[in-house]
Amino acid sequence: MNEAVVKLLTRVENARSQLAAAKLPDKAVAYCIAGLERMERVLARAPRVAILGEVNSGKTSVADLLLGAGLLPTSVVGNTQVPVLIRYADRLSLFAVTQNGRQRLTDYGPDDLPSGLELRSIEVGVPSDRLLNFQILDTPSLADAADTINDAEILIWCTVATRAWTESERAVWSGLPPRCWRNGLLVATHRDSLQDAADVMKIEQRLRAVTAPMFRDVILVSAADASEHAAPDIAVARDGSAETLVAHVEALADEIAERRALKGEKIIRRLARLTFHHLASAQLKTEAANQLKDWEARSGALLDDLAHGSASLAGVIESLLREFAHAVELARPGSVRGHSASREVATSGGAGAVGWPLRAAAGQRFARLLAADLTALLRIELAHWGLRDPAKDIDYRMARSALVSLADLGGAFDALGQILLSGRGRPVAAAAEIEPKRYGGSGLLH
Ligand SMILES: Nc1nc2c(ncn2[C@@H]2O[C@H](COP(=O)(O)OP(=O)(O)OP(=O)(O)O)[C@@H](O)[C@H]2O)c(=O)[nH]1
Ligand SMILES: [Mg+2]
Repeated sequence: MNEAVVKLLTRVENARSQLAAAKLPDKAVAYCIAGLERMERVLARAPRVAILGEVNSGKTSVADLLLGAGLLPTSVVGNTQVPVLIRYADRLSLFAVTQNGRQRLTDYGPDDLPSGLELRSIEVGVPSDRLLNFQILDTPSLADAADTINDAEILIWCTVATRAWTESERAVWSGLPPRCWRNGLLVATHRDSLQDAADVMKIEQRLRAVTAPMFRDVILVSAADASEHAAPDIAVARDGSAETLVAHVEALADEIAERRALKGEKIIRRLARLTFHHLASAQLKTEAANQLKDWEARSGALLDDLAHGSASLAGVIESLLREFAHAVELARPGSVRGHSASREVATSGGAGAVGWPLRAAAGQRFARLLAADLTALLRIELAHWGLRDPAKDIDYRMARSALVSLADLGGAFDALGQILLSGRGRPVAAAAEIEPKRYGGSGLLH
């Protein structure tokens, strides 16, 4: 599985269980947990490779080639007229998908299906490490391509090298949305039927020329042995074309998983921010409300300075954090390390901080976002500090620290997460020190 995905999944799982353990009676938290679970499922699914093509073009053989020759229970797969999804499972397993949903077949035969049920597709679970990186969907030639591509991130179009790329093939493929082209591979089977290397090259060049820009790449393979003899790696040993194909698909799957992780990270960040902003909507008592107003006035003035160009982004972020530290200290005396009543902070200069927007407008947006998040966090602090129920207080802190850690997985929010403690029942005074590098920060909070 892609490294970025594994990292993100671990982080999301940890935060979600921390959030669930806090047991807050808050709808927004429940939605957030459900949303995170959904994201985990999406992220954990390996990108799917759908194999399309006309009848007898070698689709099943290519599926077997991708899987590693001979692993597929071809007795089942060979005779069926429905799509076959091959995905990772700890043990070999077989499911029939009918109008009634998914049903496990114990005997590895479609005859087990009770009468009256219409077989729509078959799912085969295979304990092959390759399937951790991609799933394979083998389709019957008459399958409706539009149906098949819905859940597939990578598409392979199979054509027979000796009569490759007919008008009817072009008609079907060019009718697919361009997103399919971007992650589409043209795989010409029966490479072994070509006369020699020169012939292989000639056909490959012709295919590239006539199919551009509809495929990401064109690959010629010999796939026969894989489907017919079930003998491991014969085709691989012969001309290396199987290895080439697998390498292409793995690279593409990796790229897709990485993109998905980036997108998922953004969604998760938004979800976490929405949730902690919601947590911050509790009513405040008068004194707390005044403290919040004070912070809002100060942070507002800093944002104005930035907008008028009288302060730099680094300076404003540093000041925001300093003001925030001061406000938290007022709300919870003793929560800020070495804090004196003054707002003096040893600054280490933020000029070298990474990841800050360089353009003025983007910088202002970034600072506004940070100020809004700090306001929400301060509100939570102010609303729940007066609870007088230490257990409940710890629950809020736990939930908040889980959300803060998700709110910016890219790291720009790390310092904040540390200001606001790890939340695992530790008193504020013992929480980790702010990381000085970020925001050109001060290291004064704990
Ligand atoms: N010589 C040779 N034969 C191949 C190759 N690929 C597939 N075949 C043979 O072509 C026939 C059809 O292959 P399949 O993999 O079943 O083709 P398919 O597209 O899945 O067929 P349908 O599902 O019926 O549409 C089989 O007899 C394969 O052994 C190849 O690269 N070289
Ligand atoms: Mg087939």
